[in-house]
Amino acid sequence: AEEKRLTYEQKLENANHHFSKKILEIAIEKKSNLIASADVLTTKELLDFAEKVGPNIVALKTHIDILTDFDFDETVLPLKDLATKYNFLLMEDRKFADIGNTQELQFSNGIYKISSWADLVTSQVIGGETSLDCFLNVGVIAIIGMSSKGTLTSSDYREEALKIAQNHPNVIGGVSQNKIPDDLLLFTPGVNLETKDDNKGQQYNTPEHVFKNLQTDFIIVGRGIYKANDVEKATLEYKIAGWNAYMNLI
Ligand code: 5FU
Repeated sequence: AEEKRLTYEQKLENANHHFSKKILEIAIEKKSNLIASADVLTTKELLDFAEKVGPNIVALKTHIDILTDFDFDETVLPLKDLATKYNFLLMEDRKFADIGNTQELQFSNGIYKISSWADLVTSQVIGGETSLDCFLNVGVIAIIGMSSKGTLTSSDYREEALKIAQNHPNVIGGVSQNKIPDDLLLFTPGVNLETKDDNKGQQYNTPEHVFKNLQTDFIIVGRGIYKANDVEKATLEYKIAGWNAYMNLI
């Protein structure tokens, strides 16, 4: 028998941040632990993608700075409407990695104005605990461990990173390829049903593997979905694989 894990309902009872509650409520309601990574290059592709995956995901993860035609009104406003229409969160995978003052500027300014639309942001914790103070009104997902081959996120690094994540009230969870304590939500990228790597250092596991071995809470899937011939079908496949893997453990 597998080790027991906390259910989303139990985690919701323990949650005290607006966005940890929110993402858990959506997971329970949609029976989904799937986050789709929208690593596409145009606003049209992004919005078409969000329309297709929206009903079945808890969050849409963006790298907003890879869009070639970003325009606040034409990109962000319709994206926010889709997030409301289909009830998913917007997670900007910015991976902030600077001093507090610079992160504060990057978070709210420039053309992206991330603080005005993102519900969740990823941040490295390399700048130390105080560097996370600037992320107000958003749930921070701390990068604890990376999925790429040769990453410097050793067990010593992860241990120290976890201390920062657990102590900071803005942090609701971590990105990692290892188990993390129950008081943080675990987000796991590097998930693919078909392939083990991408020849650029990415390392993939299956949904089943990451639920069983890491007791993850949310799987993050990029190319497995946005490169699929049938995006809606692939979304459902990952949603069902993730949900079944979770259900098998509770
Ligand atoms: F923090 C991390 C990490 O350790 N690995 C990742 O792959 C983030 N990611 C992101 O998840 C990465 O930047 C991509 O946006 C996404 C994975 O995409 P893939 O196409 O499924 O490999």
